[in-house]
Amino acid sequence: MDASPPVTAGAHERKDGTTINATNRSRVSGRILLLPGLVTLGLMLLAVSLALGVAAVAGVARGARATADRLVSRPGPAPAGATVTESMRIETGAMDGHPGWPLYTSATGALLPGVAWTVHQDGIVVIKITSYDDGTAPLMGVQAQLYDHVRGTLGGTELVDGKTVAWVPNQQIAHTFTVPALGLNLPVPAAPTGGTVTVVARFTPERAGVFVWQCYAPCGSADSGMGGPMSAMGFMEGKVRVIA
Ligand SMILES: [Cu+2]
Repeated sequence: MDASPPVTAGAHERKDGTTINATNRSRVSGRILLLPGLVTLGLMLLAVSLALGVAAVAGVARGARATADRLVSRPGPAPAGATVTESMRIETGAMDGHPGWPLYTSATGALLPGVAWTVHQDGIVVIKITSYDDGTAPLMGVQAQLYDHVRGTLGGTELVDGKTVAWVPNQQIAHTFTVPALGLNLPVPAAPTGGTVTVVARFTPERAGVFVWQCYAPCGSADSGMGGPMSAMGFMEGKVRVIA
């Protein structure tokens, strides 16, 4: 992904600026004081290490900013009354460099460790989830009856690659996007290998607050499938905010 911070370009400029000063200073001292070469060399080394220090600090600051950019998915909610689309994607563990740890990201790949998105109460929210995960994680026990059905959406349905469905066969389920406090449940089937599957649904949040979303399909580690990403904020669980 595009996470590499643009450290090189900026650091180079600053380094160049300081190096020019160091060269001037050593030339002056060499000409006027006729200092031995060792002293001149020492001054140059000092100047270079100062320059590297400045560049390193600038690089760290820039790296922190790049990480922050990856965390920010959107600046804020759309105006009240507007229909908004909140897009997310599901990456496989292989894609995110953490095998066995599939995760939800924003549509652009931003991590979602905090509030994934903020919407207005009583507005229409279109949720669009594009999944790259071709593995299945059928729901277990009573959860198979609870979370294989679409719940809380307009019409009680979702679109799976454009086809209207009210449920997804349990053996095909890879993940769910579930916000229990809002009564919302979107089952996400496995994607075709090497391809994607897209789930789209419309819903209207009827309560304001910050609510936990999570995946109920046992897509994580351990025998239960409920370990690892299933209990890690920003992977298979997180938060959404509804404002009044
Ligand atoms: Cu999952």
